[in-house]
Amino acid sequence: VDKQKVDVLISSSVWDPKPWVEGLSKSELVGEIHVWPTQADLTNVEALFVWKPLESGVISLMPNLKWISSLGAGVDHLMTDPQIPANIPITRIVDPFLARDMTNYVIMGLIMHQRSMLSHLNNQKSKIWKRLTYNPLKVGVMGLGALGSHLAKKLVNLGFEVFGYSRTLKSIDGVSCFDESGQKEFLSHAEVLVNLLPVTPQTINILNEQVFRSLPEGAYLINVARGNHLVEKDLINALNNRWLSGALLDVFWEEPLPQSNPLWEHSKVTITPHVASVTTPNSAIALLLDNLKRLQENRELLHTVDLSKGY
Ligand code: NDP
Ligand code: OXD
Repeated sequence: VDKQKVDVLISSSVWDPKPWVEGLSKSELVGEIHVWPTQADLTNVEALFVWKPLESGVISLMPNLKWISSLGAGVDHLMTDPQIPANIPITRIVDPFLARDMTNYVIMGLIMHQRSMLSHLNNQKSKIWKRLTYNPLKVGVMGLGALGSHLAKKLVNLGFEVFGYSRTLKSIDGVSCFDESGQKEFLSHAEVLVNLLPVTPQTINILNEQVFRSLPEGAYLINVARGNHLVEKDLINALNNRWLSGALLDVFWEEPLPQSNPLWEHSKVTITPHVASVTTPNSAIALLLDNLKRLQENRELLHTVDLSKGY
């Protein structure tokens, strides 16, 4: 056995594991690649790559496990899993393609809203020629991390007035930044509120009635972070009371979104199936291999999660 090589387990219940296996197998750093579920002996596995959820009991099959990486940006699926020991470092994907695609998705939703694109599409069906006006918009970005800060900068370049909100106060050219002490003021500007926070005990259910009431009347919500940031019934109430004018939702408490969920049929809600930004395997694999080398050389891993913060 080549001692330099690291055995890997991929557990990807939502995405096809094939491109990950193919990409990783080209590296001489990687030994055996197992894909869950498997009957194989996992004793030598040192690295676990996982895109949610991880089956219960899997961790105990890998006594030599040294590192876990999420295959996405989010790690909420790992933070809440009781089988994961606190002493194993957890990393996540921070990747330029992921940021680019997220930014493009949000810009699409923002401009579709600003330019009343859904109304134009409906009007076209009835051959109605109706010129709809539009206004400049103030956009509030919640979460100014790898994705939120990338988005905020692009929005400034596009000429939007941009407001940002994060746990620790940021300084980004052209963006009015706030931390928790300025939450009310941040919200009072956000004619479009974009959520790019991680889910933690502090941010779960953060998109609730109180927050909606703090937004300017007629505000629009874009939730691209996690479904459990959103109190769905509060959103439906706010839409029905016309406090909010609409919402673009990519993520949900339960995915796939159950047929019985009223959001499907709400006329002011646009739904996409968790596709705002999808990890590009080849680009992410380069990051995984960089970290694998660091693991072998006992160097610090990139993009580790701070367990005390939960993201
Ligand atoms: P980061 O960890 O880089 O950024 C998180 C940001 O949120 C930071 O600015 C952080 O503040 C801020 N934050 C955390 N907790 C709080 C809090 N309690 N109050 C205020 N601000 C807070 O994450 P990413 O930008 O990489 O990703 C964000 C999320 O996007 C992911 O967790 C994931 O859930 C979601 N996502 C969704 C995808 C989709 O396709 N729908 C694709 C990819 C990601 P500070 O800067 O002070 O640390
Ligand atoms: C992610 C996601 O967190 O795709 O990367 O949701």
